[in-house]
Amino acid sequence: MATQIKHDYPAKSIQLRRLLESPGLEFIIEAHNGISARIAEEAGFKGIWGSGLAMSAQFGVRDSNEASWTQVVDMLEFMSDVTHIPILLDGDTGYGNFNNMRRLVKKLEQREVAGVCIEDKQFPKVNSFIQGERQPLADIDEFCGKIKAGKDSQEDPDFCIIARIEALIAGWGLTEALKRADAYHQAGADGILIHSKLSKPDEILAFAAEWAGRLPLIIVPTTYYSTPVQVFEKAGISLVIWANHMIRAAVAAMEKASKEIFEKHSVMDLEDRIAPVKQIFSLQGAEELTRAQERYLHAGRPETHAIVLAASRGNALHELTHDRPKVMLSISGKTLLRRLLDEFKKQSINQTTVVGGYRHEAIDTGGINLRINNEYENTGELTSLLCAEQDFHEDMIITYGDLLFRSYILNDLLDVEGDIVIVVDSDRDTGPVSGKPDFVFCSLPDDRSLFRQDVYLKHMSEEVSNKLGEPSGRWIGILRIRGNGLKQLKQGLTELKARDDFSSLTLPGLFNHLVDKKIPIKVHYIHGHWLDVNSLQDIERAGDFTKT
Ligand code: SPV
Ligand code: MG
Repeated sequence: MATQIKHDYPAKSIQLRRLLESPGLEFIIEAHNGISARIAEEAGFKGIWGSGLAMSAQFGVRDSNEASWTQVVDMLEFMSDVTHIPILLDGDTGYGNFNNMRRLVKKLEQREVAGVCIEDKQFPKVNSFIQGERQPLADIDEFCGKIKAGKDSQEDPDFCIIARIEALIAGWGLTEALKRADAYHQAGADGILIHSKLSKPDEILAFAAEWAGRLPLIIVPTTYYSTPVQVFEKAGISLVIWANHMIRAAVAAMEKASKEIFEKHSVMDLEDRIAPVKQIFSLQGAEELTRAQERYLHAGRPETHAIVLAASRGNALHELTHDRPKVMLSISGKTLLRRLLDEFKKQSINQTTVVGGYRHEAIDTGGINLRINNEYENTGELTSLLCAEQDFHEDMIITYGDLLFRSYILNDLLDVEGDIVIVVDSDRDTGPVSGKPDFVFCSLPDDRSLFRQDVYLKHMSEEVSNKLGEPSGRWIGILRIRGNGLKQLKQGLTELKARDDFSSLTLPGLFNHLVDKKIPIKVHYIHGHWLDVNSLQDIERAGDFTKT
């Protein structure tokens, strides 16, 4: 999108000036909001007409200055932000006197609007096609003062002020139109828009012939649209404005679509005839945001995948897991699995494999790969892990499915150096109250220093007392693998698979095996802020946890 990427486009004011001054006939088209402005640019137009009629119409109000000028300017900001081509604003009468005009120019320049066209009518104006002949024209001197005030207040020398003459619309004839054009030229206008509501271009062509190129001429062939554009080119017109065709196209399409949906109670027939949602994303610049997220949100981090072990029922949860595995338990209205996926998303982990077993058909497969451990009743975690082997990734986290944790825990884990890193809670008074803790014996206790200590796993056990002394904490059920870690993990699994007791082995068993092989397992200490859900009591605590 224009706001995020710096391109080498000439200033929009210069672009508009070039359109006006180019020897051939140029075309700009109306747009009335951000998306229509982008569509106009993508269609190939070199400029946009910020039509008063179309903008008021998209607001659902009349083209009679019912939308305030600041509302118009706000909309222009959206349009300008998402495009690289110049916008010429249809500034009606300048929304007041010379002073309002000065402020308008200032605000337009701030939004990189390339120019403004003002018409010699009186505020509040009415669209020229609504009884145009009855509309009073502005006093010539007063209008010249407005042009001068605008020109004097612009800071960018290329900002254009176009004077629009309504004399033909109001029935004052060619002489009056020429007289006014001449006065506006003297006042400093950069171009003349000569408007007509006839179905033939006769009066426009007569005007152009008499005008003889003193300033660039702009026309709006809404009513004399059947005239081939070569006629305008021959007459020396500089710029044609297709003034309302985007809003009219949109209205026709929306009316048709809404009517059809209402009548059929279905979108089936319509679906292929309307823009796909992807196209809307594209017009919104979604891709740029995805690239920016990769660049800035987790700068320098490689893509991480996740494996969630979720084969177990959670027997201690009794009836609650009668028809679903533990991961599908809802905590404060959101399942444990969804909560995990949301945490992953926050860290840009978008590839998740869930290994299901018990009641795996109840697992919501939206946004995940589901692998099944059919032997879940007679096997342990390592068997489940192997079920996801095809999804192993060089950078991945592996976690139990019943884990709840504060976002910073995963965020920090992803920043810790080390090929295999486990998260250990060194605080004995926090965390879950039930289940079998995995006590961790480490090379160093947690000294809670702000500087990260290099701490390694020595042993993991369900027993609190051990020849290694006091445990340093509990493993919370999550680890990260990267670098050499994947090779070491795979090799360890292969070795353990050869053992008779493989089917009963757990992740702590794998860690101990790797430690025995002198493979370093780094410890990342935390202090609380996590839970796993093993019992009814945990569910209650989990509810509180998610609310705080
Ligand atoms: C507009 O597009 O709002 C115009 C052109 O002012 S016209 O509707 O022809 O007056
Ligand atoms: Mg208008």
